[in-house]
Amino acid sequence: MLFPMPLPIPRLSLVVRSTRGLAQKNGSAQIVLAIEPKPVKAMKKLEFTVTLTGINGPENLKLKLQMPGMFMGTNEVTLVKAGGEKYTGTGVIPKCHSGNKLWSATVELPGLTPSEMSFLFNVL
Ligand SMILES: [Cu+2]
Repeated sequence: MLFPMPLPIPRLSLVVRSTRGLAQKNGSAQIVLAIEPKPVKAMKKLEFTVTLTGINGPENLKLKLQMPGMFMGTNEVTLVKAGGEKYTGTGVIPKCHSGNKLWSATVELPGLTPSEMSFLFNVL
């Protein structure tokens, strides 16, 4: 009998909602994710902005868009340093036919522990 492989549950720490976006701490680094425009809609061009403070960040960051517990294809956005502590990139989230709205955006943080941080958000 075959059992489906469970998908990894995104690693989540305390997520704080602020006017700037969703914020998390990773050691001395603070990571804030903002997605525009709001509300976040499927099949629309979205701008992702990560603000990384407290560390000297790399030139690019990788952002993985996934649904918790459901494989929706590989969807990665490269966020390019836009000056200062901000990284920006655009992407599209596909429509989920299950009716589920919850998505995660996982920012890869090479060299940090943990080496990635996930943010959960709803998509209309
Ligand atoms: Cu889905």
